[in-house]
Amino acid sequence: MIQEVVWGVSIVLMGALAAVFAWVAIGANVALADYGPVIASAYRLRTWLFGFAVIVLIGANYDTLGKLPYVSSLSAPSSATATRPVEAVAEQWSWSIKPDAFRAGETVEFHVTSNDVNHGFALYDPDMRIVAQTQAMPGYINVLRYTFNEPGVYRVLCLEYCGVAHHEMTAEIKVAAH
Ligand SMILES: [Cu+2]
Repeated sequence: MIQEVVWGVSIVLMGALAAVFAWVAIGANVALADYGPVIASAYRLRTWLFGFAVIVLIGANYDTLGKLPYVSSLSAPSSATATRPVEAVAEQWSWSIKPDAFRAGETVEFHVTSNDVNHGFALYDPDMRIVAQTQAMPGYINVLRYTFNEPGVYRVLCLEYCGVAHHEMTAEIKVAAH
């Protein structure tokens, strides 16, 4: 199968890369003072820059991770709202979504699974902004609730690379006005 070939090639390349890193690391066993004052201070500056980059990275993650669509999918609907179950099954390389037509204001509960490999179930609003997502995994049913507030054509795209025709994995969900 093509996955096994890709896996084999990846392992060989990762091994080669690790060997190069190990070779460089072993050869780099030189005291900082041996480089002379200019290069030694450049190395010290590099250490500070690395620390600075780590702090920026942690700050950026802290600021942005909460804005992922995962969070909105966790909010449970109010008890007054009825949820409509929807079966969403992924398969290389298409979606089966039943039913796939709703009315604006309706809250649906996607039951997401896969018949073969892992896929990513991502729901996009009519402006192609991602509004909810979960994994589609064989042997598991992931539940994703979403309220279609705006009418229009929503789309489901696969967000997990799943093989050569991964880009073909799109589906449409039509949401009619009230
Ligand atoms: Cu895919």
